[in-house]
Amino acid sequence: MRYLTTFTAFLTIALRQASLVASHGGVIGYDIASKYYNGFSAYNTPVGQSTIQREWDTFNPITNPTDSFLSCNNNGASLGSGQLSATVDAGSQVVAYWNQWPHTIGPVMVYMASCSGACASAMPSDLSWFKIDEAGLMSGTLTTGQWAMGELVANNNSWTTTIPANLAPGEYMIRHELLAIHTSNQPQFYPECAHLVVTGSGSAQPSGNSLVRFPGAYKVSDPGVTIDIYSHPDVTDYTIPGPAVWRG
Ligand SMILES: *[C@@H]1O[C@H](CO)[C@@H](O)[C@H](O)[C@H]1NC(C)=O
Ligand SMILES: [Cu+2]
Repeated sequence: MRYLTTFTAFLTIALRQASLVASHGGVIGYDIASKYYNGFSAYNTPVGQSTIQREWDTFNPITNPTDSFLSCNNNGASLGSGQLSATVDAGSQVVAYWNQWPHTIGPVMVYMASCSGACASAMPSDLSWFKIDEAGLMSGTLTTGQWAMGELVANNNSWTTTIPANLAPGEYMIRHELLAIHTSNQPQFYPECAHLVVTGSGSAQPSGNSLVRFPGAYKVSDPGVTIDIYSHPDVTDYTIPGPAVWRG
């Protein structure tokens, strides 16, 4: 009887865990230059994993915009000898795929950062990030409108981004970030990073206000971060957080 009770309690916890797992997610793969790359396998040890993505350990969101892991999720570590990178021409597309993505309310943002030739040893929180793509409220109102995240879900849980055509070649990280805002005044950040080697003959490099840190780029008081979409049924604009998109 005691064993049965223990087992039942275990099962309850296991099921609860499973439903939590099912309710969030992250980037599980990329299509880059006609090649598919698996992402990191969350909930598994990094030992033996080999991927272009940085380590991230759970599907859970980061809920504090100044969290120390906001750059490349928890824990954002390099995979050492398992750390790969994808080669991509400036001006070409990167498609990111999410798993079982459930949220349809909030913006999609994509950033890059130069690693000064050394992504494998770079600390994501030390990098200077620039935004290459963003989309927020596409149509309608905050409460009932169509959001970029809804388009992502409708598009096979994927988002396609173009690397700025004139970006100088070199080693970069790319950072896909979903900001789910379906819970009033409680943002959920889902960032994942991957290593790229950008090729081409471009020469543009972002500077000044285009460059931000994570954490650092967002504040709790940003209007697009702490927001109650349900109390603004007639508002048709949303302020995406972070810097303006840099287009080279
Ligand atoms: C949908 O996404 C999966 C990755 O999650 C990919 O393997 C598949 O090719 C995609 N399907 C289409 C039609 O693009
Ligand atoms: Cu979730």
